[in-house]
Amino acid sequence: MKKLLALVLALVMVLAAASALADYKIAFSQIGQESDWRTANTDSIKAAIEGHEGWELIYDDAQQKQENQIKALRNFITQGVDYILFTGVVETGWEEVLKEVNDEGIPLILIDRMPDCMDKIDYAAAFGGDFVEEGRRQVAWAGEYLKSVGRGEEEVNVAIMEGTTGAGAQVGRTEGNLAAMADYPNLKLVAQNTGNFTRAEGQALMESWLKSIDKIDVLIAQNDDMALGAIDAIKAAGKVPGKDIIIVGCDSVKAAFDAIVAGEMNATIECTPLYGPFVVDAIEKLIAGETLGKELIHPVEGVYDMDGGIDCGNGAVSVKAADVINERQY
Ligand code: GYE
Repeated sequence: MKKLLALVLALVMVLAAASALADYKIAFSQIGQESDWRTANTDSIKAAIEGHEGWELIYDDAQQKQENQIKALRNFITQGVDYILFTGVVETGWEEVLKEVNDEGIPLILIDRMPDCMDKIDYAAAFGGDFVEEGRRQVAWAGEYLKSVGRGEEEVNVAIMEGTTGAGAQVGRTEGNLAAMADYPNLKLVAQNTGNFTRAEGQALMESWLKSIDKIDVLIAQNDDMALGAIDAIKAAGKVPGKDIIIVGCDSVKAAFDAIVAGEMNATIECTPLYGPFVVDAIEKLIAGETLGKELIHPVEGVYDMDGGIDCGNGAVSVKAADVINERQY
């Protein structure tokens, strides 16, 4: 009988310890799975939260639909989660639901794509890329590269392949792309459409451009997945990617490094998806009662290309991709 009691007691203690482990429920409303960047972002956050003692992750993939994200946020409220991590598929239309999150007193951490109502809601911390600067660097890289090969005076046709219309990453990068075009008068914009940040749509858009536009010299693709899709279309049309058409991507995913090393892509502007450690640090501080600033924190990001040494301005000088490919984490 004593033995049985001891066993029951031990069991009760184990169960109590296990429930104490799930001290905090952390919910994450993710956009979808459109790109290598997104996969790396999801993996980084999942690993960081699930690997933390006492934290449970409640994950929702909205499959690119704003209405799914709104539903997910309301479900998180009903489930009584302790923290919410949020990135919005588009910039607009979040104020009502984010105010509902605020009304429940659930701390909100914004990551990646910011909502345009940041000044009207409460949030505990914000981490995201500097999209305008990334877009500026894409075009500056192309302009400076052309100068370095003696083509600084040549009129060059540029096509801009945009990300998901209305997404922070598309709005910001387009702003940066167009602003930098003004600094290089030899660059002439001949096409500008969306490829929705996916490889398949990047390929289809490039295919149709190659049919309808006489000459494209430079492709600015607002993410690497679209650039990689475009490379397939360029090859299928009998042209040589990286030579006949200069290709600049964004994100710096491993597959883009492979394409650069293979000579099929020229450059990629870094945008880190690795927010897991940022989020863990923020939540730990919030649990400890600290307050974090309202400032949007940008990780430090680089520029990678075939040969290195292209000065894109604002302290960003490109690094040769082949030299650092083994260090890529995503
Ligand atoms: O560049 C793209 C992804 O929001 C920064 O979304 C992110 C972008 C990233 O699909 O590949």
